[in-house]
Amino acid sequence: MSNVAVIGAQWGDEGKGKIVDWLSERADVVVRFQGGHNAGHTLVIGNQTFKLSLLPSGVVRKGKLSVIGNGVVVDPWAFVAEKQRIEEQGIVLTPEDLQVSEVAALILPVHRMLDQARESARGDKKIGTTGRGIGPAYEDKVGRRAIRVGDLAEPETVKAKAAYLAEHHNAYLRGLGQPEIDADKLVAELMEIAPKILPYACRVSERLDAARRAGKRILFEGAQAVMLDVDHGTYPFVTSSNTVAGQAATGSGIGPTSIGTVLGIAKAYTTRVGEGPFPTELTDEIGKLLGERGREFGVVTGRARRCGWFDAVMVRQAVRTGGITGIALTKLDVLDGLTELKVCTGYKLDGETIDYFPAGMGAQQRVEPIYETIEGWSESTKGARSWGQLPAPAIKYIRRVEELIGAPVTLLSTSPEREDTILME
Ligand code: 2SA
Ligand code: MG
Repeated sequence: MSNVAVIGAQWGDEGKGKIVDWLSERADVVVRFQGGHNAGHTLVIGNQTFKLSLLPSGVVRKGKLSVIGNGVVVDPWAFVAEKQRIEEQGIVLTPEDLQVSEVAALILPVHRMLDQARESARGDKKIGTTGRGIGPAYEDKVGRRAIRVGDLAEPETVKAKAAYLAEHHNAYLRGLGQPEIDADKLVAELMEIAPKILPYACRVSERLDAARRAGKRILFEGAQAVMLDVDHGTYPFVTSSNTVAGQAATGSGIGPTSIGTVLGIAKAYTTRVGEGPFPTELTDEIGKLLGERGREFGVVTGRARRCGWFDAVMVRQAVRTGGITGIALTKLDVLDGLTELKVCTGYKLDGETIDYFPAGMGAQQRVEPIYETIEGWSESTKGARSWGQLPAPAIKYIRRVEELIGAPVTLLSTSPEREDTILME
């Protein structure tokens, strides 16, 4: 296996956790390169279920190095709490197993507050964020105000940056009727948490380069998905980081030539959590059925996910901008028993037919899906472990999806169990 980057090819929750875990068995290093504790990766290992938000999926396997890269925004309290949670599940993590980039920007309590206050101020125009402070933390990063992990070793730096943050944010917070930043309190809180995260801080770029030179296999674990990418997604209904595979390089401090192949994860249908355009959304009984069968609820926030038919236009765009070389198709079994399936092959926009997702916010809302109807199957595909166990119409469905998105389906996942995965030739 060369190095692999795994990214979501829709709006998230495609089942990356399981695939990453499946691949991590064959990897030496697992790296997160964007996002923060807004991600929700569920891993089912034997009779244990792990729910990870910030930590790389490698943490649940002994002998793997898990790395949080510079592209991630790190809430130090969430870091400590999540580590503790999985320690209670029997996994003790030392700085040998887990490392955090010293140049990663921190998520502070004020970021969470700003995130939530802004969302409520937006009313029905809200983004539907996870409320974890992700956006405001990235804003402070590109605004060159962020406190970074490595700064925690320098109390004077933390003090100066906290004062600057207070100066920058307090007028706005006052306007929102929110409590202002108390710089001294922030410094005290950070100094208290510092000894719990600093032992894990390191020069990630150097570590990854050494691993690469030693022939170790690196797995880059994406969070969220291409359609939530701040540039290539359904802006402004996106997350605040780049989620495409190119970010695996920038967000971990390694060159793009080290990435290798890019596996995109896509569900056999589509879901979306949060607001924003969703052309193939089904608000009828079928949509309800997909949600119930697929157990479509957010891992982090518990929100019900919106469900709809597979949108090949969207995934084709994700294949292109994401650099995807193969797709892992998940949750095919949720479609079992439906007599007819639909796949979106294009859109109607103001009377014209288009084969791309438009850029304009208004146009994105107005597009109507053009569907192709495909025969369903009555047999169960749940737990199938070989191509031969799939009913013929299911194989036809997969082949048609491949044609429409311009990438091969290289993996098929047929249940949350890691063994229920078919490698396609
Ligand atoms: P944010 O919090 O600023 O990143 O939110 C901006 C948009 O990005 C979406 N987003 C997600 N979509 C799907 N899954 C995500 N992670 C959790 C999960 C979500 C949960 O895996 O289940 O538990 O609700 C995730 N994280 C961010 C978000 O819905 C906004 O549309
Ligand atoms: Mg998720």
